[in-house]
Amino acid sequence: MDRAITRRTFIQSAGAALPIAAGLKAAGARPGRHPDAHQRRLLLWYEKPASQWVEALPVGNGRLGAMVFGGTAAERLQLNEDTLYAGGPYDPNNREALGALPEARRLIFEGRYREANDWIGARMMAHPIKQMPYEPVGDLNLEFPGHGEVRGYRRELDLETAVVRVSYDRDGVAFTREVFASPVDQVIVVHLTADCPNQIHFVAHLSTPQKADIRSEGLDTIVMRGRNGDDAGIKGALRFEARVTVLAHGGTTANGTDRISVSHADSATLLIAAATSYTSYKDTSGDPEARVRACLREAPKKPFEKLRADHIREHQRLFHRVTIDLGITEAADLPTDQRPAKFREGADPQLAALYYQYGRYLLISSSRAGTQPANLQGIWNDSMTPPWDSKYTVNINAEMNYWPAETANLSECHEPLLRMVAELAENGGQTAQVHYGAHGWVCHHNTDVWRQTAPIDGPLWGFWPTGGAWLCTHLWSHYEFTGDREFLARAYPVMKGAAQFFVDTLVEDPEHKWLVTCPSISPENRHPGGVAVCAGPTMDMQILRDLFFQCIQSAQVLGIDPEFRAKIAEIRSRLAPMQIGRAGQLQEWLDDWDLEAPERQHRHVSHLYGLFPGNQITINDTPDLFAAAKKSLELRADAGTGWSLAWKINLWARLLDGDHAYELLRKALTPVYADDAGYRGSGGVYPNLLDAHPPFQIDGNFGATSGITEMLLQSHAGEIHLLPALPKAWPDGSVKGLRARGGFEADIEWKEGKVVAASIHSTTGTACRVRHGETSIALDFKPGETVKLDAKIRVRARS
Ligand code: FUC
Repeated sequence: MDRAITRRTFIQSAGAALPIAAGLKAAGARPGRHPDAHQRRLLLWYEKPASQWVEALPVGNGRLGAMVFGGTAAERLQLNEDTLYAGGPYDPNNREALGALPEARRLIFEGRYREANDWIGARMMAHPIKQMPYEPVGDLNLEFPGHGEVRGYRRELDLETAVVRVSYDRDGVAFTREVFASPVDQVIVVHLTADCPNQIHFVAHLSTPQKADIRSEGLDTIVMRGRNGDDAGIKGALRFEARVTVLAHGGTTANGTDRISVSHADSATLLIAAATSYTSYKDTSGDPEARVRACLREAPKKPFEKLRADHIREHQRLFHRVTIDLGITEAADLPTDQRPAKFREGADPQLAALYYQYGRYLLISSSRAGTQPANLQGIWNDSMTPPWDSKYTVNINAEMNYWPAETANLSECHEPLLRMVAELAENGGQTAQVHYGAHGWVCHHNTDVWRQTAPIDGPLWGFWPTGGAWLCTHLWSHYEFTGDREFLARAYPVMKGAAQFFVDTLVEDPEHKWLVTCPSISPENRHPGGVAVCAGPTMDMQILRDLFFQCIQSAQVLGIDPEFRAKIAEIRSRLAPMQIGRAGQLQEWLDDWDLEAPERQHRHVSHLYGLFPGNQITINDTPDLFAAAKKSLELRADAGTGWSLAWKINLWARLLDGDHAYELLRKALTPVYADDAGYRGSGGVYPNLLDAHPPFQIDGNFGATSGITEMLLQSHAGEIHLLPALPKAWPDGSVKGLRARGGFEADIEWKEGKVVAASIHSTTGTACRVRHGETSIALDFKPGETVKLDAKIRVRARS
């Protein structure tokens, strides 16, 4: 009860009373003009409309997404629905692959890597050799005649309400537009108002790059009915529908064949629904029309204020669980596109907090229980041929999307990924059988909405059998954070299936007699043989050590499967160990090849999986490997694509080096500069703070949110570590609501780099150890109990 009151009190004060004075001191900034109250809210805001997609602002309810451009004479809402991919259910498994497997292994073990690469490329890849792209629905276009010239323009996204707002003044009339994607009513809502009556005039119409028919129905509806595209010989099997209901208050409404126009209204609300016939990865028999009609049955009956209030309540249920204050300066007054440059100068600590919360906002907006998982672009994509098809790359990117899910207190948002793993296990069973003659299931480096699992693209990228195993670690992680035994009972067969595949396919390496994956790759990195295919890359061994350990633990918790436990424990002990190479680095491969690899600063840092997201390398348990991992990261250097920078924030945090982690965050927040050819630069952020690979890829946003969490709280090494990697740049601050393994929630307040107060809440009633610097304390808990700690990490109060 106490806790609920505390939380509510905090929510009310969030945005109104951040301790700004501490922040001014923190950043070494001159105490100057205090930021306006509105600037202290979590806002992205701009003084002009978006002219390019990477300037537009994203809203989403997990399933429906829109990029809002905020134009005055012409508004564009670029629309997405998360199941609208090209193609339909298909079987890409290659019946030739199994017969070719022994020869591939022989060539690899004889060191004939290039021949192995070519052999695999010709005989063992999926047909087709690519998967299906994610596609846009189209655009809702609003034309406002005469609104070219306006004054006082402002466009903003408020992360706390998940509402985009556009406002300006034209001829003395103040116009306001609000847009949000409601997870409650399953519609995107556009609300248009003016501060005088009869001022709302506009024309609404839909457009799309899809094969679709667009027409008006009556005086208040526009309907788009379409089919998805074919791709790589796979026929489009989806039908989709988007339906816009225009509700004008006052004035008159008229229709054209494909448009609705409204004149002299006092205000207007547009409700946008969209759906496809996708029912599951193997069933496309849904009725999109029935789906959109269902969404539009109740929503038009609700007053706009109720639609908005319900949306905000549901958003805040998740969003307000974590608050973070890293200090604030007057730089927070600036339009958002000017702030990354200030951050680089060290003058805008609040931008890190904003970026942190933006990652949480994006996860809430692109991944909610029952939706598709967030793909390479979350749910926001305007292209029929997006980069890497905007699908799921599971050799880093899809996992990175979900790194903050548990730690940043959005456990429910993890559900779509966890459900996808179970679905992959079904198709992956086919791939295991057809490609390897193995039990269990396998997923290579990519998947799409059809949950395909066979190796694609080519051996350099795709011949990696460990994607499914990595994804399984998310199942265990969800259990570790929540203690949800029922979930674990459902997840265990999926984890076991992933392990069974490796029980059947691990082979003994002739030199050391270790058990290794073969063929495999250390994701996308060529070794001195000029290709990537190899046996037993370090990352595979680390992931399998985790998978086997987690299966054993799960079976123990569930009290089942003793023989299987014993079997995989034995196999686990025979996996190739982590090795330290001649530069003192953690070897990426079985052989000490790191210094001779063609791309020594490759963006993937796969062998550091054991440091993060894994926990096999820690300062206390494996100090030599800890030093070697650090050496590897130094050899890789700091530069990288957006997601690579984000991974390195997490890695430096796990190396307990807050200043280096912060340096990577600085790189991740570099503004991507524009010239006539568009936005350029490697790694960084676009004006809308979406991450630049480049091009836009959302993993870097989520990876940075995870990285900031890892700087403030870690719980992977058997204790809850407060401020394990706090950079000098954030001497004073506070964070509330971070989650730790074992079912804990932590609030921390610090000054001059030291905890001044902390509170640990346990949902499960598990004991734990809490550490800050050299001090640590063992605590026990009753379920639901909160322990408050003082600056010396002593118990101050229990409630
Ligand atoms: C992996 C990475 C690329 C890109 C792609 C989506 O293949 O190596 O950099 O992020 O996924």
